[in-house]
Amino acid sequence: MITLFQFPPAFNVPNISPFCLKLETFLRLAGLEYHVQHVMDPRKGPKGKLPFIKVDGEVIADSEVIIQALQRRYALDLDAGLDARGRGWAVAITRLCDQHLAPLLVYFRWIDGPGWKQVAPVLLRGIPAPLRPLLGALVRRKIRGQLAGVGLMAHSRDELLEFAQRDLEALDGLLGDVPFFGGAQPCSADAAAYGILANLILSTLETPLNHMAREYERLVAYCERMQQRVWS
Ligand SMILES: N[C@@H](CCC(=O)N[C@@H](CS)C(=O)NCC(=O)O)C(=O)O
Repeated sequence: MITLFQFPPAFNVPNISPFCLKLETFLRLAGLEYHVQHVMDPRKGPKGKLPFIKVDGEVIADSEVIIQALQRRYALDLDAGLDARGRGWAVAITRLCDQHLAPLLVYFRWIDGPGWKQVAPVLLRGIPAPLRPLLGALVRRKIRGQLAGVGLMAHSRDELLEFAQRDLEALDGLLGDVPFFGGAQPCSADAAAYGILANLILSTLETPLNHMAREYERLVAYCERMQQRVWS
């Protein structure tokens, strides 16, 4: 049995972490049985981040490492129906979602004022009230450092929004008029895409990035389709 360690649901999505939601979506698409243990502190994970899993006594961290390990362990391949080009696109879409769009989501939740105002009360609710401002400032400082590390903090808010728009346009164009990024059936890229797009489109958070994503009708329909297929 697989135990999935991740944040609890919030803001109307099964997980506010695109990476946790990506992994749980993968588990469901792959038809693997699992149970969830909620964790609020990512430092509990071996790589200091969520999600991580325990399977047959082995602890594995990082959504990509976990997915590869589970595919090997259970002889699965969500991309089996794709040719070499399709498999390449699946990796490229996953990278776009994980390495670029997800850090932009983090910026508009944690660093940008309006996002932080909505996120802070939920994320810090387990902390004694007098400690919340200090802890909030420390966490934001850490996140600012992480975003600076990938080069995002050098840009203005408007430039970041423009980057996000190009990412969303790319995803919209790549999806086109087919039901899933895998075509007629979901592939590995659909786990990553749903992880982030549900957090932008179905989440009740109101940030400029959430508003922007909701303008893409095909991506909205995609999220609803994935929700029906995987989550209902
Ligand atoms: N590469 C990791 C990224 C996971 C990640 O960034 N998780 C965030 C939540 S969305 C986290 O735990 N952050 C805590 C921290 O950096 O301190 C994966 O794919 O699992």
